[in-house]
Amino acid sequence: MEPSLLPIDILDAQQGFPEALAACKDLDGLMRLKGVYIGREGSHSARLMELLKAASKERKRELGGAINVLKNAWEEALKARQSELEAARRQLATFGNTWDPDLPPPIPARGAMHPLNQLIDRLVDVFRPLGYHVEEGPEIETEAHNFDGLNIPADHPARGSADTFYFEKYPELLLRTHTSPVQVRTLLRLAPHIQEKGGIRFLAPGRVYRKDEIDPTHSPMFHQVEGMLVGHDIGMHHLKGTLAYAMKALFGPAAEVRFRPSYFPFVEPGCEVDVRCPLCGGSGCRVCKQSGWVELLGAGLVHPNVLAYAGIDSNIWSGFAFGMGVERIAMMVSQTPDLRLFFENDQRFLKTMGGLD
Ligand code: FA5
Repeated sequence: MEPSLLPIDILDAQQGFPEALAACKDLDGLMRLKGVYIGREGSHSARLMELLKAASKERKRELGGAINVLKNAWEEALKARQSELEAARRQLATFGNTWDPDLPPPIPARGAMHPLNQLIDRLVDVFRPLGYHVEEGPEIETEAHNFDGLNIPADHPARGSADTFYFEKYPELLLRTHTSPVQVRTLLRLAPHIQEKGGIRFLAPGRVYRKDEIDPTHSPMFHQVEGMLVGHDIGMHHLKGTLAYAMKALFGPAAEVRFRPSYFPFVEPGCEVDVRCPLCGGSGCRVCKQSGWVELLGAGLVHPNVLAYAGIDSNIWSGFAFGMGVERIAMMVSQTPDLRLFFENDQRFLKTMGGLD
């Protein structure tokens, strides 16, 4: 006669499961235990099902139900233990072997805004009381916005592939080399409303790209904050007053700033603004290249051709514009001798930059 299933077999199979489960200390062991109790072949549940085959109809119904209850209980218990072991493994990965459940939990490191973004926010705060709002433009630009609309001639060296990143498949597109194309975009958009608004003034912060060699004051990707004001009878005195106010707000009332004549095709006249090197106090160092001064920005009075490109009559309207190098200003404000520190994400450096001021 075939061996038939008896309730005692079920009781037998049940024996030892709670202890075996409690003794299971890792996921591999748990998987083995799962095989022993509820695996497809050779497990306790498979053996019970095999024995059930030989039972009478009534016994099958009765004992089959009992086997199912038992199997479900095993499954539930194994699943619960698996979650516990997985949680313990995650805990170990996060806290290592030294985790002691009796200790108070470690305080996770707090995130903070990157120092360059802090500075950009501060620059916006400096200009907001003067009526400037924030404009944005894309980092992938057209030649029209990056060069044509800014009166940059077709043969200007900045347009060459030695200075500018172009896209192989889309030759009319490039990574903007400065934030000045936002001048063109904003003038085009606001030109129809310039009369009712009585003028235009805005800041445009963002990333720019150039094929510049990396050194303590140059990076192929850096940030600029563009500023522009268009109104009536705007002259160099307005530009100088505005920038002197901004530089003193950033560097303190004792900051020494100088304006140097310079050339940009989209302004006339143009200038560059330097600050007395805060790293050496002006005596000469690697950062200021022994000159005692560090260049922070380019600026000037908006060229009539830039206004004309956007359909603005330069007989009625005039303006000034400037483009500030954010990393340069950050270096000077925080006395950091190398702008690469702003991109390396070394926590030890970033932590010293908490408030930038
Ligand atoms: C310009 O980019 C002009 N668009 C600025 C301007 C705007 C002039 C409006 C007139 C009117 P320039 O190439 O000089 O100018 O760059 C401006 C500032 O960006 C520099 O003064 C410097 O502070 C910073 N800068 C330039 N190249 C780099 C670089 N490779 N890495 C970090 N900062 C840079």
